[in-house]
Amino acid sequence: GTVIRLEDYRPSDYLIDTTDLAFTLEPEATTVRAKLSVRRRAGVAPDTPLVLDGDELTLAGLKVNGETPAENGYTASPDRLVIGDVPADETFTVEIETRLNPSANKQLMGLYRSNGTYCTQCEAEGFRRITYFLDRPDVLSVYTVRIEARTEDAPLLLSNGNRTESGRLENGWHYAVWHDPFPKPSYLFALVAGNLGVVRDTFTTMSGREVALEIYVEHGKEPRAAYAMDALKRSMKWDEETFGREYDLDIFMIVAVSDFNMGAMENKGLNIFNDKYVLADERTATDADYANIEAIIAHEYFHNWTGNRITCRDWFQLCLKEGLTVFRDHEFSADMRSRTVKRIAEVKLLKAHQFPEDAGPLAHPVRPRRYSEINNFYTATVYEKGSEVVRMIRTILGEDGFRKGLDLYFERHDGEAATIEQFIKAFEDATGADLAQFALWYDQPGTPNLTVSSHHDAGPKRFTMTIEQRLTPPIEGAPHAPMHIPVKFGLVSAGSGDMEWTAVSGAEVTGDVIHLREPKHTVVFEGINERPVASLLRGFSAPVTLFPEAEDADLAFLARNDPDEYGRWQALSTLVTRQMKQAAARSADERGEVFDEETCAIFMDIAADDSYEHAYRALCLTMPGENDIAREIGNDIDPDTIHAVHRAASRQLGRFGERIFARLFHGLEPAGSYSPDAASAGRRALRNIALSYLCHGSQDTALAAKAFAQADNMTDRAHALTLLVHLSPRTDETIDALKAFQDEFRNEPIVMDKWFTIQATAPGAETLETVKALTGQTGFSWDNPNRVRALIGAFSAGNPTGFNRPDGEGYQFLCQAIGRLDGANPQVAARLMTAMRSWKNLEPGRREMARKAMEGLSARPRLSRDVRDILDRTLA
Ligand code: B3K
Ligand code: ZN
Repeated sequence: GTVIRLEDYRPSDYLIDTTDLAFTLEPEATTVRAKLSVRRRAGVAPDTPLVLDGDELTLAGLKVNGETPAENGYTASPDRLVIGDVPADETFTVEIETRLNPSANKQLMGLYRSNGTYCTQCEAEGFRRITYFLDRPDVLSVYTVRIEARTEDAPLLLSNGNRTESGRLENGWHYAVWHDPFPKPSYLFALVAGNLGVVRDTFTTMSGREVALEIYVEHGKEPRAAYAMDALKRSMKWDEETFGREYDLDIFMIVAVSDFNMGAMENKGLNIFNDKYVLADERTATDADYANIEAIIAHEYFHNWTGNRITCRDWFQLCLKEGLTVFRDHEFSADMRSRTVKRIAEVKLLKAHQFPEDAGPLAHPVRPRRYSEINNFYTATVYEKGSEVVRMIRTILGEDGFRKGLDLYFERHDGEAATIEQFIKAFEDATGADLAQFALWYDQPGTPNLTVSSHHDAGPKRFTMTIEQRLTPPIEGAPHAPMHIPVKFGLVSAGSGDMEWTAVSGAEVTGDVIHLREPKHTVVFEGINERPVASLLRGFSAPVTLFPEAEDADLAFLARNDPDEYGRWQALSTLVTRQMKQAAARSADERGEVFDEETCAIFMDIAADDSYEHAYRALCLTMPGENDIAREIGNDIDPDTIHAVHRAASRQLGRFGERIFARLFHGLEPAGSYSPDAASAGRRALRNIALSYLCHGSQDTALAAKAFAQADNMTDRAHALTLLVHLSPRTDETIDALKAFQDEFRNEPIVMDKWFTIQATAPGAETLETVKALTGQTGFSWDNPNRVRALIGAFSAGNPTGFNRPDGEGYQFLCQAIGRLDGANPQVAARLMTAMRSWKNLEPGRREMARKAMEGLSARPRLSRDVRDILDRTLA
């Protein structure tokens, strides 16, 4: 296939100042008339052809300056319209008519139908499936959109901006006209038409303008949009208070649809959401669902400034909007909830998804330099590592410097399509900082490793820390120069708290940050009376690994004594992961006691310490997952061994802490009615983890069965059902519970997704048969991305023992599923393929099986560009 390269970027020859679209909506034969006012860029030769992008389009009509061009004046193919015979004038109009079949569009890109609702998805290159266009983010145009439809089918007609007109037409049809005054790239275009219910509210902006807020959902589901509306209003207020960003149109709309390739989309003034990130009530949504809704509503809303008002020059700059917007939504959630708890959750996700990506065959820089299919670059690296890079800029510049830089960025680039260089320059110009070396974070793939050694000299009262940074390029030939790495730290004393030093040399230290810039620093602290324990990377100040890690004794000390709450969690988590990893290296009969006495005691002291927040205790008590242990072990992975260790560890802690867990479980019974707030969610989380340990410790799920029966909310219910299915899959109690759940929710697909996922993630080789059987279950559909992810995605990415069956049948199943899906929805198929990204770390037998399965898929003719790209890189 063709590879697109960053260095080949050049501005388009033509611009499109205004875009007038007219849609006549019919389920199988929609007509789109586009009238574009085209302008030749200064300096471009007048006879330069106008080349417009298309994708599976058929041209039904064409006029240039109102005239039908001569047959040899243009060429049209499904993926391109070339107008060779262009007028000599600098500006001219092009009118294009295309016909679409929205009902047949199973890719869910461009204009499609979801449950009878017409909707669009244009990022990254979906607009070219609607009409021929300069479908690239640096072509900004002012859109006016007229929509006509049968009133009965689609009483609701929405597009971006403000509604300027609407009315009745003949034969039961009606129309609406929308105008968006803000120039925007085509990927932010949206249209929705259908018959939906609405929840309305208003928001008054900081300058006193009233904005109408509307959330559209299926009729009858309106009460389930209340939390999303609340999250939206809080997001709008927060962005004003935190970053001075005010909303700019008279109306802001969100539409929930049930067939959607990703989470949501930030179309100007008309966000379109996967309904699972809008709809929630206590009966159907877990606390995690609520937290996701809050974060995603915020994320899409924040894009209005970081993405829409300032967009990306080209798709290589994707992290310009995504990394920054993820950082903003992280900060929002931290302010709405508990900052430390939020940060821990972020770090866990980063390590679980981004670190393996950055260490494997799909590694790429935060700003990639080449791609063959851009949709494959909406990755954890672009999003999550992209956010970490922005966080480091704040750590380096401080709150004030960061805000000044961001203000300058908004002031300079509002209304433009910008680059990472311009973003960095705004921070440099606002603060005088030199970020040239720092900018390498955008261009160098891989996770840097820090090697630390230290010693204390009592005589001269000196503490010396030697820190080396090393970046092993995950892909051949990738750059790996030393980077500017901000390391937040403290020197923790045996007495209490952080020590002060009288002088420091060997690296720049500002406040509690060591700035690493060289391959090796010898940092010398003077005036240190006793040997401290260094607490490094507090708040995970840089996305790096530390190796070798501190000694067990020092980690245990930090887990108890680090004045930094995040630091305590990090030390405990490192200690626990290491002991699990060590247990995996022992023979099966020497694996019963995974943790030493002291580690068990730390766990229990945290469990019993009521001065901690519930949510923090729940996180500390949550063991690293099987995939986390696998990642730490690194190679020759045997998932069955890791699973055995994990089970043994849960059992050991469950027994060791039985009294405390029983006290927590019974003491934290729900008090009063359900509330999704962070404190209540934390309470449920701690109670549920106590329940897990009680079941593991006693090897008995009776308590879980009782909890399932008594649960009055989905958080407790889903947790109890998971314990039943994962610990005692074949008991009557479990079978009854699964049946009860199904009976209650069979008509609520996003709730049934939990039912699919819980079964798909039950450990053990037999689960593959269950998953195969579930694909035939009514309620499962290969056409719906949520269903596919809930069953196939959860099985392949969240069931290490089932998916990695030694006989390779798990890999065969996944590759067949991908082959089947690819014809209809390549984006979803390609995403599923990423479950194979760490296959080279498996033990040789499984590695061979995985390779065979992928080669089988690869041998198919007609694979999509999406799957072909991931497959080729994974196998390379
Ligand atoms: N910008 C969209 C993602 C579009 C993905 C296209 N394959 C959602 C978001 O990041 O907010
Ligand atoms: Zn985004």
